This record gives sequence, C-alpha cells and structure tokens, in this order.
Amino acid sequence: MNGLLVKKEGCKSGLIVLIDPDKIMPDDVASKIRIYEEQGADAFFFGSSQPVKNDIHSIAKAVKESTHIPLILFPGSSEQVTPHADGILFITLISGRNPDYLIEHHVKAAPFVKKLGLKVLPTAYLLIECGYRTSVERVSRTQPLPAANIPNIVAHALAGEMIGMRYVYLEAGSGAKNPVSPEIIRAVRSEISVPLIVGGGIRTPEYAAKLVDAGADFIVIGNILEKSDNPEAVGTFAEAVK
Ligand code: 1GP
Repeated sequence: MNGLLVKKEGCKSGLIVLIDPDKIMPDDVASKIRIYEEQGADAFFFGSSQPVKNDIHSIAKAVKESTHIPLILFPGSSEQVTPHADGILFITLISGRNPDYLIEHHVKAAPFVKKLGLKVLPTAYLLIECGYRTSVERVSRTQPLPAANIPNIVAHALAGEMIGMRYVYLEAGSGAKNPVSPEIIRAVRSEISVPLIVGGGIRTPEYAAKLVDAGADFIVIGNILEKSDNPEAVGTFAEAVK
C-alpha cells in the first residue's frame, strides 16, 4: 500500500481520530489537533456522512497545517474532496445496493483525486446494523447488514477483498448505540487478510481494547471526543489499543 495507513511496528493496532468539519469549531482546530496528535493519534480521518455546511477546504487546511500525522479524507460524497489532505479513503459502500455509492460518486471524484495527487486507499465499507437508523443509512438510502448474520458480513468483507479493495471498514455509524461486536470482528478477521478498520459508537478504551483483541487493526473514534471537553481522552484510547 502507499504507507499512509500502516500499523506502527510493535503496536497491536492504530488509533484514528475522525474530524467532522461541521462538529469542530474553526477556532479550536489547531489546539485540538495538536493535543490529539500528542496523545497518540496515528492518523486523522476527515469528513462527514452528511452534506457539510462549514467551509470544508479551510478546515481541512487548518488541520493539515497543525499536524505531522496523515490526514486522510473520509468523504460522505464526491463533494467532500479537498486538496488539503494526504490521501483519501476511496470508499465503496458494499453493504448497500445503491449504485451511487457503489460507483457513481467514484466516477465523479476520480479525475479530481488524480489531479490533486491524493494517495488512494481503496476501502470496502460495510455498514452494520446498530439498533437505530444512522445518518449513513439515511443519506445513502441503503440498509445496514444485520448484525446477527455474521456469515453474511464475512461474505461481504471477503467479496470486498477479492474485488481488490485494500482495507475493510466495519462501521456501526457515527454515535452508534451498539458498536460492532468483537464476535463480528473475530469472524471477519479470520477470513480476510487486508487491514480491518472498525468505528462507530466506540465510547470507552476498554471496549476499544476488546475490539483490538478480536482482530481490529485500526480503531476510529469521533463522537466521544466531540462530546467531551477533554481532548486528552485520546491518550487513554491510545494506551488501550496500542
Ligand atoms: C464514524 O466510525 C466513525 O464514521 C466514528 O464513529 O463518531 O461514533 O466515534 P463515532
């Protein structure tokens, strides 16, 4: 792969902090980003499942200027592509059957991504049911995969890998009541060989550690930091998952 998202040697997993451009105050960007990095974040994801109201370019630029670790776009649509990043998760929502999220947004974004020279991380994105209708579900007009049907989740992850995607992302949805379970991760991990990213509703370092023990290679946290005034909390997650 292009080296943007690799586990550090000797670490059990990597910690990724998701920055939602509509949920961070522009004036707080520099200070928060520095603290997240100091506290052990390995990379930033940047984007939103909903259309962004703030100026996405200026916020991405402010993040980029405040950090040395990779800034990777995690776009909810082709409209969220900005030059102020190191790379882009080129996401295909393979849990759903909406052609817009299987190919249409990719076609729109591809020439722009190429022109900007962003490193591309082809990613199979699987939305797993979490107990309520998430914004990814609403915006993408797709159904999540039922959490109880683990063989079906494994089959989707395997299909993503066989198509050639270089990462599998198991997503419960931002702020999910029920995050992805260790059982699902264990089952997927035992069948695929590409790195496994897990996010959505991870609220405690203890739960994050369980997901890592089950085989997650990267843990993504967002909401828990947006809701707290304590950016240092990243440190306790980093300690638990590395
Ligand atoms: C959402 O996986 C990310 O796309 C992070 O989820 O905001 O719930 O931590 P949270």
